[in-house]
Amino acid sequence: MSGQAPAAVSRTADSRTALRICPLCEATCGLTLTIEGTKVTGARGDREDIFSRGFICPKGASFGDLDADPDRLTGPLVRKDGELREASWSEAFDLVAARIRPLIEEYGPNSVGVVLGNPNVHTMAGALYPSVLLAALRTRSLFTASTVDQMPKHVSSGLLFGDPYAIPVPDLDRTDHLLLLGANPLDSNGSLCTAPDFPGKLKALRKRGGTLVVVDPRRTRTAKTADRHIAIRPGTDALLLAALAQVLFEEKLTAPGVLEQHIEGLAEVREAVRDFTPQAVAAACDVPADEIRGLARGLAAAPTAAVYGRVGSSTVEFGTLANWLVDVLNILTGNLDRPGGALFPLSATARTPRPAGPGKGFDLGRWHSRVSGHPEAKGELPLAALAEEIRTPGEGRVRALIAIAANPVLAAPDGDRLDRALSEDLDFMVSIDPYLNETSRHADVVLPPPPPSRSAHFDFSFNTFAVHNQVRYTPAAVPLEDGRMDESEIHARLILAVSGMHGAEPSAVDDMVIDSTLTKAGAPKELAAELTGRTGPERRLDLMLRLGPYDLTLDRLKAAPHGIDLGPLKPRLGQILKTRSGRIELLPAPIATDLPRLRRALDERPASLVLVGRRHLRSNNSWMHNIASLNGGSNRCTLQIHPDDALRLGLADGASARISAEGGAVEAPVEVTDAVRAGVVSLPHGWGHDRPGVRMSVAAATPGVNVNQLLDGSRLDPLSGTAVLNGFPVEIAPVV
Ligand SMILES: Nc1nc2c(c(=O)[nH]1)N[C@H]1C(S)=C(S)[C@@H](COP(=O)(O)OP(=O)(O)OC[C@H]3O[C@@H](n4cnc5c(=O)[nH]c(N)nc54)[C@H](O)[C@@H]3O)O[C@H]1N2
Ligand SMILES: Nc1nc2c(c(=O)[nH]1)N[C@H]1C(S)=C(S)[C@@H](COP(=O)(O)OP(=O)(O)OC[C@H]3O[C@@H](n4cnc5c(=O)[nH]c(N)nc54)[C@H](O)[C@@H]3O)O[C@H]1N2
Ligand code: SF4
Ligand SMILES: [Mo]
Repeated sequence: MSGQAPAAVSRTADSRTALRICPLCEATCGLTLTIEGTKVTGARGDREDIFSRGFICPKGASFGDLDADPDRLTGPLVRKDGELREASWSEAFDLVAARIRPLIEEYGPNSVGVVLGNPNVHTMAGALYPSVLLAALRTRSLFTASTVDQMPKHVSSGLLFGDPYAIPVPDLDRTDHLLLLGANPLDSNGSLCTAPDFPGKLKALRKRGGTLVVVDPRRTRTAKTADRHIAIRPGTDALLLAALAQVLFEEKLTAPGVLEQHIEGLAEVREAVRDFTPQAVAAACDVPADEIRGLARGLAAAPTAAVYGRVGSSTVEFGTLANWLVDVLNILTGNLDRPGGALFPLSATARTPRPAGPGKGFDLGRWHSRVSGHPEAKGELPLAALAEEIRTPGEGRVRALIAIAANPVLAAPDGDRLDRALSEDLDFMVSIDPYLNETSRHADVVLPPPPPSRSAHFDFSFNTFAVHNQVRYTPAAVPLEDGRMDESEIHARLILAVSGMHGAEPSAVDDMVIDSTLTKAGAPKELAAELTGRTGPERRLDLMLRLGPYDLTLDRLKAAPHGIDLGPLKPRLGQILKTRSGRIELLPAPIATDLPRLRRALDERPASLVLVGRRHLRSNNSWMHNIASLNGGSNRCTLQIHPDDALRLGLADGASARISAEGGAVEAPVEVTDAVRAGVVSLPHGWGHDRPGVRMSVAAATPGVNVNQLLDGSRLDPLSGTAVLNGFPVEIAPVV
């Protein structure tokens, strides 16, 4: 790892250590940073961290390199005469205030679009301010990374439990049997299942005699550690899962136990999966019927078990159905809400649970996108539809865009079209982003947050998906330099600028939120004066802890720098259910309406070649290819192809292949490997760093290609609006 002095030997007079929760993936490991002067010179796992206990991966170990990347922007940029130039913070916010308000006044709130990217769940600012921004703008033009990721899970949870955020997580530390689909936690370190040292937890599962089954068209590092690997045909998880449910019913293996009193629709689900017998789905999934039966029996026989599916079973044609079936199986086997099964975490900043009873329920499609009529889900429109919402003329067109921690030009389908939309059709664009990249290069104003060592950290989001209840807070490890602005202040000033309060103190935003939170909670207003935090975000955190379920305060949290253990996950279904019936609605109407589409898939002839993605341990989506210590080696943008397919298509290892699909064509070097099954090729996402105006010098040297250019944005999971990024047909030919 170049440029990285090991912490143990970097002892100069000016050397010290500081704790920092790693913001680079969902595992949230505690790091011990070595700091010389203001520079982070090393990072190791914090052995005393109550959750991660010293675990670290190469990304965390490169924290110093990432923090000090010379390509990070150090001050705001403002477009003048067509060029992005350095400017002062006040010039930047003046321009935002001058441009956004008039657009809203003339064209209405929906003319301002907001795009929220993945790192928003990894920063305090991203957790605390976007909802305030959206309320200030009152726009329905909201697009986030969820619709290229986990929206199918939100929708299925919304429909089953009445709350799109009620996402059960597998009880990794105690389960006897884990059926894992479309996830590769040995490289991703886990998702919607926050578990530092996921690899160690899988090893421990097997060591205590448990079983790990991995369903993935690729023999991933995770699949290699499994008892059983099923190399399914991409896109067919919902069929496989439906067949598992069918076997459970047919062989009388369903045992919902205490859940039964909380369920309605059990008989209807039995009827709904009746046609999906193992024999009926075997050909489509390319999994033998006997093996499917064996899987169902194994799941039913295990003392405790959890079914868990992620990206590879979400960003697919039947994403919501697959995510629904994951929890249907957890319910049918009695594993939902019981130790060793799949449980609902209770985070320290969760609202104190309300008593059980009917709730407001969850509705889909309360409004629709303007151009293609896509239904909203959880208040969001599909990211895949952003380009057309900007480009297609007419009332309600998106004319201005606020992009926060997002790089949709690479993350979403048909980046070229979005790229043109951002450059030709927008009146105004703001990015909050540390880099000038494929997306932010189009902005009129770029507002760069400081490097992560300068920010405090608290995991508002990931603690709600953690496999063990715990809470940790790390203040900024290095003070903010003069001229830099904390990301929370950037957000607060942006909110003021777009809401006609430009120039007011940023603390006004926090005060407003604190006031309305107290009102909603029915708590005494005097509590505001007792909050101890030094910054707005700290005071808001203090308030949330005080109103939360554990009788905590910020001071108590600060007194425990390695975190506070809040105990293993506990059953709490009664507190979760917010459906109108107050029960688990096992066969919700939108699911029932989508099932005939799945039935039709039984008779369709599969495409001869389909593409899936992959992740590399030393990268993260589009923005870490600029870190030299993480780039290169096996972290490359190659097309993986099975030897049989390579032979048939005349492709040699290292040769160049042309991959084409409905949205376009790209060329990539071929990597022949039997780690992908025949009929499937794999190309990673987040590459394609060769556009002019991008200031990422390391990434530009090995740009790779943008896999999402193969898509035109029309392939979506209809219920959730999530783009189909896995399992779409491609054609491949040698480049001659
Ligand atoms: N084909 C294909 N496409 C995919 C996927 C796939 O598996 N296959 N995966 C999808 C998934 S799961 C996701 S989540 C999306 C991600 O989609 P995006 O979130 O749009 O993409 P990222 O590459 O994560 O971009 C993050 C942006 O945040 C910036 N950033 C980094 N740190 C900070 C910070 O501290 N503050 C701020 N304000 N900005 C910061 C980066 O510079 C970058 O511009 O991509 C999706 N796209
Ligand atoms: N190192 C690293 N870590 C990351 C990220 C990263 O880019 N790099 N990104 C972060 C983000 S934003 C997220 S959302 C998480 C995602 O974390 P994971 O959900 O673990 O995602 P992937 O590693 O993409 O694993 C998806 C797997 O699904 C398989 N797959 C593809 N199609 C199908 C299918 O139809 N059926 C089945 N059963 N499998 C299929 C793929 O081969 C792949 O192995 O990772 C996070 N962590
Ligand atoms: S596993 Fe994730 S959280 Fe832990 S060190 Fe690596 S990138 Fe950071
Ligand atoms: Mo993601």
